[in-house]
Amino acid sequence: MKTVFLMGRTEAGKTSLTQALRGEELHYVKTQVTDLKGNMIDSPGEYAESKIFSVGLACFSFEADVVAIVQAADEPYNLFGACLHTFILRPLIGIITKTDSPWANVPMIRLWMENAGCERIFEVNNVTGEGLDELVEYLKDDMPPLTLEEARFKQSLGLNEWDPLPEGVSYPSSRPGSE
Ligand SMILES: Nc1nc2c(ncn2[C@@H]2O[C@H](COP(=O)(O)OP(=O)(O)OP(=O)(O)O)[C@@H](O)[C@H]2O)c(=O)[nH]1
Ligand SMILES: [Mg+2]
Repeated sequence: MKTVFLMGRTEAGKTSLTQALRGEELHYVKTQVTDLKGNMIDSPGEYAESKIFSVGLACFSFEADVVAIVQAADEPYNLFGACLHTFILRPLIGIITKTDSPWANVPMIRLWMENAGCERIFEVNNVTGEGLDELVEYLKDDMPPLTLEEARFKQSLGLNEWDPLPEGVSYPSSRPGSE
């Protein structure tokens, strides 16, 4: 199972998402510190809202396999800049919560997430559990393990560590000069 780091403004629905994914009744708990809940690293929204603390988010991301921007469908403004994925060395995904809100504007939030560089976007309702299956399916498998040589080989092709190798390309069988 992939470890996912959740970041987003306060009230975005990060903690509720961790509860919904674990099959718990939603119960409001203000997140005060960054902590690990199962395979999810939950963070206080204030971290994402402050320029100073947001640097810490990048550090926490190294503990995760995947970084998720969590934004409610009715958020009135966007905290995340374009091309956010370029300084996070992990796959970046987007999770849109509160799709049930009467003020939901899902196309706008999707656009923000696409601009940030999210490679997958999930839409969920933490109250009813709608949309969670797709996210669970994405998170259920571990990231494939990679040796340092394999990671370097991918970098030499201009690929991220988690990108698939192009068709017809395979890893060199041994390191150059190791014979
Ligand atoms: N209608 C609806 N309400 C939701 C949904 N997800 C969360 N909420 C509500 O939104 C409020 C805030 O949710 P939290 O999960 O505590 O938000 P958070 O992102 O963890 O906030 P911080 O801990 O302050 O960073 C709670 O009252 C939740 O019940 C959703 O999908 N739909
Ligand atoms: Mg919280």
